[in-house]
Amino acid sequence: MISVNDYTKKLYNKDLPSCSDTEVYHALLTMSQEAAKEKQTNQGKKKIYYISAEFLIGKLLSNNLINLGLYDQVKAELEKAGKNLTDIEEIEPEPSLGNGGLGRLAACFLDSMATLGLNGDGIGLNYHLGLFKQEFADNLQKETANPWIESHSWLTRREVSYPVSFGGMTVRSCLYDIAVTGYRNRTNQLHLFDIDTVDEGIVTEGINFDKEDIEKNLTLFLYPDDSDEKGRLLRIFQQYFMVSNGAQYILDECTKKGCNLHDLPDYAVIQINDTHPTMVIPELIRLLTQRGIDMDEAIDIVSRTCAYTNHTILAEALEKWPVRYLKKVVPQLVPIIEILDDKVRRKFDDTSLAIIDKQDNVHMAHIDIHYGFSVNGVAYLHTEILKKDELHKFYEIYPEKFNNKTNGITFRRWLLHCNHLLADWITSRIGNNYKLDAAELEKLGELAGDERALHEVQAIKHANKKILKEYLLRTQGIEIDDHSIFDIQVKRLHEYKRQQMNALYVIHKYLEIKRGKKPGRPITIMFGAKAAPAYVIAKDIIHLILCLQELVNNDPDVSPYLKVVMVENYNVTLAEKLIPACDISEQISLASKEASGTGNMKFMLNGAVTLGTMDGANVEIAQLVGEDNIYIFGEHSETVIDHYKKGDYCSKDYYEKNADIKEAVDFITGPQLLAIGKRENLERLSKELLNKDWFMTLLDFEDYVRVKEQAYKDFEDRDSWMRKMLVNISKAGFFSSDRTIAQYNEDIWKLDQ
Ligand code: 26Q
Repeated sequence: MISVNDYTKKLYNKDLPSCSDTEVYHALLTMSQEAAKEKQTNQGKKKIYYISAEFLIGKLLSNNLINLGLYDQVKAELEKAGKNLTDIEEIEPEPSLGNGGLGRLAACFLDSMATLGLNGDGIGLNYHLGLFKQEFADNLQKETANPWIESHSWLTRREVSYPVSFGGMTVRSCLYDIAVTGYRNRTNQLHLFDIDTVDEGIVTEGINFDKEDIEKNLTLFLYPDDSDEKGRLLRIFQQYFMVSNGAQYILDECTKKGCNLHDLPDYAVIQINDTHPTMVIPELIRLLTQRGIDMDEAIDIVSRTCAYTNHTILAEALEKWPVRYLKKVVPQLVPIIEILDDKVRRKFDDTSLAIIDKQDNVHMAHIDIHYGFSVNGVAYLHTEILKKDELHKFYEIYPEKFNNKTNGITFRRWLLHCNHLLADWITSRIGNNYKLDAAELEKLGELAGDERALHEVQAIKHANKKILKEYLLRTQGIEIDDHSIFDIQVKRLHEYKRQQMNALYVIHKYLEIKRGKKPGRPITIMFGAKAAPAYVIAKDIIHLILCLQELVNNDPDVSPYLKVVMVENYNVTLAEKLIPACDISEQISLASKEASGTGNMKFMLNGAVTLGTMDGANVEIAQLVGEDNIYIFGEHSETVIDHYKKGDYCSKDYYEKNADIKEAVDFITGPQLLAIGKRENLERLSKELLNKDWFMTLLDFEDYVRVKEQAYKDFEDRDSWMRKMLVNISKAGFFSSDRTIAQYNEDIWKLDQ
C-alpha cells in the first residue's frame, strides 16, 4: 500500500514527521495525482463536453482523498506522525474560477459525471487571478487580486496548443488539465485553456489593469469589470478564446477516435452552460465548413450536437452583444451569425425570435435555442416560467426542446467532506449505501420518533457550531456564541436575493431590543457575499450590513441578544465551514427571480431549516419536507410577475402604511448609522428602496418578520426542531447532483455508462 511517507521521501528525502505542513501538502498532492492517473478513464465512443466560463471547484485535497478512497488511511498516517489533516488543508489555496451558483454547479456536475462513470470532461479557462479577493476597509468592500496558482498545483500542463485568431491578431493557446476524481470510480478531466504571455505584473492598485493589452490580460481575471466598452470587448475575447479552443479540441479528439465529422453527434455532445460559451455554435460551424462540409450540413450537425442550459430569468443578465463588437473581435463569426439570423427570419416572421435585433444586437440565447437540440431550466418553477413567460414564443415553436433538470449538489463535498460528524453518524445508522445512492437517506425518516437519534443529530449540530465559532475567531477575529441561533445568508450579493431585507430585519430587531423586548435566546445573523465591483447598490448593501455589524455588536444593550456577522471573502472554503453549523437557512429571493439556488440544498442536507420564499428549488424543497419543516413567506411568483406586467408595485405605499417598515427604512439614514457609515452610500440605498425597490423588498417585509419570528420561537421546542432537522436531511437525497446528471444523461446526452 502506498504511504504518504513514500512521497515525502521521494520529494524531499525526508520522513513525514520532519516535514513542514507545506511539504506534506505537496506530498499529498503528488500522491493524489498519481492515484487519479491509475483510475481508468471511460473510453466510450461518445463524450459529453461541459463547456463553462466558470468552474468553482473549491479546494481539492480532501475531496480527492475521499473520492480516491485514501482519506482514512492518510488521516491515520498523518496523526501517527503528529500531523493534522485540517492544518494541511489550510495550506491549499482555493482555486478561484467562478462567481457563484453557476460555477459551483459545473463543479458538482463534473464530480457526478466521474462518479457515475460517464465519459465527460469540462472545458473552461485558466484565470490566473480568478475572481477578486474581498477585503473590508471603512465598512466598504475593496477588491484585491487573488493569485491562486502555485508552482506545485493541481494543474498538469498538456502538449496541446491551438491558434486562435481575433480581428487583427492570432494567439496560440496552451492547456492545463485538472483531474476530476469520481467517488470510487473514474477520473475525468477539466481542460483549462490559457496563453503563456499572461502577465500578472500589469495589475496595479486593487484589480486595475490595461484592458486593451489582450496578450497579457486574456486569462488574467474572471469577468473583468464590464461596466465600460473595453471590459465588454475583453469579455468577448475571453469567450471566443474559450470556445475556439474547445471546438478545436473536440474536433481533434473525435477525429482521432474515427469520427468523420458528418457523424459528430455520435461522438460528442456539448452542454453550453448559460450563454457565455454560445459562440461555440458559430465557431464549430466555421471549423466544419473549413474542413469541407457545406454550410447547411454544418449547421445541421452542430444543431444536433449542442444543448443549452439557462440559469437566469433576469432580463439584464441575458447576454446581447452589439454586432459592432463582434466585428472587432471575431469578424470571422459575423457572416455565420448573419446566416443563422437569416434562416430564422425566413422561417418565422416574428422578429422577436430573430438573432440580430433592430438595434444590431446579437441575442446569444436565441442562437442556443434555434441551433441547439435541448433547452433546459434548472428547477421546476424556473422551467415553467421560461415556458410560460420569458421564452414562451420559443416554447411554442420548439416544445420538444424544452425540459427541466432540477439542480443538485455533490454529497461528497457537501456532506462527506464538509460534515464528517454528520456523515459518520448517518453511516452508523443506515450504512454506507447512501454515499452512492442518495435516495437511501430517506431511511433516516424512520428515526423521527427515536429520541436518542434526534439528540445525536442535535449534538452534532452543536459540535459544528463550536467548530465554526473557533474557526471564525482564529481566521477573522469574530466572536460568536455557540448557544445562539445561527441564522445564515450566504450567496452572491444581488438585489433580487434581498440581503437588504435581512438587513432591515436586523434594524427592526435592534430597535425592539433597545425598547426592552429581548429575545429569549441570542440570535446571530450571519452574512457572506461578494458584490460585482461595478454594482453600486450591491456595494451599498454591503456597507449597510457592515455598519450594522459595528453598531449592533458594540452596543452593550443589544449585543448579548443580537449579533451581526459579515464574513470577509466568502468562498467555497468558508461555505464548507458555515453550512454544517447553520440552524436557519435564508433563501429569501423575490419569487420568480432565483432560477434554482443550490445553497438552499446544501443547508438542507446539513440539517438547517429553510426560511424562504416560493422561489427556485425552494418550491421543491417545500414539497418534499412538508409545511411543518420549512418556513415559507412572501408573495408567490404569479403575483410578482403580475405586478411587473401591470407596473403597479409602489414601495412608498408599504413604507407609508406600515410603521415598522418606515422606522427601519428611516434608520438607514438616521443619526446612528450616519455616525458610522458614509452618507452618500446610505442615502443612495435608502432612495433606491423608497423610489424604486425593483425587487420588492418592502412588499414581503411584514410577512418575512412574522415568519422569521415564528421560526425563532419554534427553535425553542427543541424536540420538534430536531425532528425538522432530521426530516430535512432525510429528504435531501433528491438534490444529489448524481440524480441530476443521471437525468441529463437519460434525456439529453444519452451516453453509455
Ligand atoms: C452576463 C453578462 C455580462 C457579464 C456577466 C454575466 C453573467 C455572469 C455570471 C451572468 C450570469 C452569471 C451567473 C449566473 C448564476 O450563477 N446563476 C445561478 O445559477 C445557479 C445554478 O443553476 C442557480 O442555482 C441560481 O439560481 C442562478 O442565479
